[in-house]
Amino acid sequence: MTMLNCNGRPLDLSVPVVMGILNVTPDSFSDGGRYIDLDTATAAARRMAEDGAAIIDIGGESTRPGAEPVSAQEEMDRVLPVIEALREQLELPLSIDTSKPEVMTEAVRAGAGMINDVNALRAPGAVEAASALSVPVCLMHMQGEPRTMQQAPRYTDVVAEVKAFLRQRIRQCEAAGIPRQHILVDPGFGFGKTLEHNLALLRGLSGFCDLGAGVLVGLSRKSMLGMLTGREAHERLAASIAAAVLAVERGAVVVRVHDVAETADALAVVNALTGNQL
Ligand code: 7PJ
Repeated sequence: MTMLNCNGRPLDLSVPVVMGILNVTPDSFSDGGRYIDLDTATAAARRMAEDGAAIIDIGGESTRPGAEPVSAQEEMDRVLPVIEALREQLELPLSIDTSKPEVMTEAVRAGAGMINDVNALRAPGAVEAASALSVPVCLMHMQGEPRTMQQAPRYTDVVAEVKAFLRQRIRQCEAAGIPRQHILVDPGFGFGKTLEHNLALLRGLSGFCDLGAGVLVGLSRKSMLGMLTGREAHERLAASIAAAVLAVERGAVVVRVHDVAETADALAVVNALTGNQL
């Protein structure tokens, strides 16, 4: 699984890498409203590429707790122009953060090379669409749906349950023709989880490596870090770096972050010690 083919663009996962977050939504919780026009969005993405991102994840629907859903058309209007522009401007692979099969299809046509789905391809037609597109996919665990998921998250054994869910989704994807080497998995920090659930998942993250798929994590600026530090989203850089380093030490190969330069520096130190490249 070390080298992924993302719609013609290679993604080398022999060493843990940074995925930069590009939100193209008016309501994203930490940088909402900043990437409103095409030039601003593409400039932010170019900056992330310069800062060491290996891939950029482009999302047009907010999935933060309490967020309302948007239509496929609205999502496409937000993300497609950005993907088309960035495909020309950058050489690195682009990822589309969506749960809707029609958005997946149009985004990959526009140049996206990975599908990142917080719903793990559970929407009707999503597995089939992803399989037909022949790009790598990230399957994330979520309990409930964004609007209500933080109301009363409940598990008996969160690590075992999330792992069983991901194992089942991998099986479904393989049955639909998506090769195991094209699958990444993500425990979904903050998606229908209390602080204790999130900590248990981070503590037990290495257990996810034996699912036979690369592990991706999104911990950047999340509210669990706010609960631990008492800080607002824009003040969570140090906490986010600590979380990214701990995740990589426990086997994560992709870390999805807002602060690309700082995380890339932290991973350069981690990677030097883990011997992957020495
Ligand atoms: C995640 C995501 C995550 C993956 C978001 C935020 C909320 N995709 N999309 N994993 N989180 N794969 O960035 O805080 O954790 S949206």
